[in-house]
Amino acid sequence: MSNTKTVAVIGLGYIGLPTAAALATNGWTVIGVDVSGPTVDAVNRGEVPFVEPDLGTFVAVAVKQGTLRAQKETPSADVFIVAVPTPFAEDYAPDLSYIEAAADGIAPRLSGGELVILESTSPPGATCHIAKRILADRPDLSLEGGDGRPVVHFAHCPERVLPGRVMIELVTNDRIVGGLTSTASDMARNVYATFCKGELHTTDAMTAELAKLTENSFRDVNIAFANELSMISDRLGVDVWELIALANKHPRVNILEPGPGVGGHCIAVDPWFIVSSTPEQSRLIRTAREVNDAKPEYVLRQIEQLASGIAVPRIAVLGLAFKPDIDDLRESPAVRIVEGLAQRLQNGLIRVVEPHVCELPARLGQFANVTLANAEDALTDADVAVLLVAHSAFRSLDPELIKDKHIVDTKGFWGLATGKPRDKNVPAVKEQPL
Ligand code: SAJ
Repeated sequence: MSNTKTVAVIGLGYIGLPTAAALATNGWTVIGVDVSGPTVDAVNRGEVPFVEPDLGTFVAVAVKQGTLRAQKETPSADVFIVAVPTPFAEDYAPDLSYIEAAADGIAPRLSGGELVILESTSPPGATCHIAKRILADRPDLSLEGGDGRPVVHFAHCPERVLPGRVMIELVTNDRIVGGLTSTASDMARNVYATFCKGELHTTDAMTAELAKLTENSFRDVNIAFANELSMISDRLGVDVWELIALANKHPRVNILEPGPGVGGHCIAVDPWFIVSSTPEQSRLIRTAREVNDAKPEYVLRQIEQLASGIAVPRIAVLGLAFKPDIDDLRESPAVRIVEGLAQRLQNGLIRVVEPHVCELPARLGQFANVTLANAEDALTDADVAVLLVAHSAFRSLDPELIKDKHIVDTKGFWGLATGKPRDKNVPAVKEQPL
């Protein structure tokens, strides 16, 4: 495939815009498509409407050199890359409405010979579903050819980049490319080869879909194991961090870290797509989701128990983001915990320390008993100090600030940072969390 061809990237979010920028700075003409007017305008000004290191430079260069522009309507193109959200519905069934809307925008633009790549994390069978939807709309086109009708090619190529490292990992990570036909796999591999230096592994579309879900489910199950160990350890009076560090000395054991729960849009969502497709076979994956989803409530009850005898409990909560050293609060277990504290400790003062944001999210700002504070103000007169996110900024805190406090340290952070022994008063919660 010639590098002078046009790619339409549908969805200019955390994955679509970096992909568009990578292609536009590697020989392609890229038209980004988004339903949001402010996003389209920002991109056309060469700006990025969210935080991602280095992305701004790529977008600015591409827009300036005329290889990237954005619009609301889907254009004609040689390649279409769909990178829109795939959330789940109330019952954890995948919501395909965004990818269906993208497909409906692409269908009238096709004339034959195009490649449609689904990048959105998708349940097994989604690529086939999209192909059928487009071809039902366009009976003059076909998937396999051989009957005189022009062919349209379909592939799934899931993204695997880590937020905060997207522009590096887009280039260095291996990728899985799964076509509905082998020709589609080869065409899609050629597209990614223009900017990806990792290996490009071709397979069929459903294997590619399931591989992506498997990667995030593997991590979720491993984190659930760590979270379960943390609750077992609380009950038995063992330090879970020491326990895991010792177990990981075994050459074939590698347990991840417990925490306040699993946040973000990927690990907490993708396993449900497997469960939803094969509920009877996915018992472990479902249970892991339930264990991780129950962890914020467990932490909440630990804090409540420590605060229970105090008339006006002052709680210092360190960290709101869904993981360390980012400003992303979406689907954060820490936000859930603070919200629960605000509701249950109405006589309390909850001071939140989050060095990566300037104001509380609306969900927390509505509570009069929750304020954003700096670490010193929050900790000085706190009765309970709660560590929810292992931000690097918290490593330099003065150990004196947490001396003599009740501590709920979900990241095993203060024991290591201060040498302070584990607080034996932190209770294992009485009830089973599940
Ligand atoms: N977490 C723990 N313990 C750990 C590791 C993580 O509790 O030992 C928690 C984090 O605090 C966070 C959540 O898990 O709340 C998810 O964080 P993460 O760093 O594991 O993953 P994400 O959601 O930022 O990105 C994941 C990555 N997938 C894998 O590592 C298998 C990334 O490569 C994917 O591209 C991304 O999902 C995605 O888009 O699917």
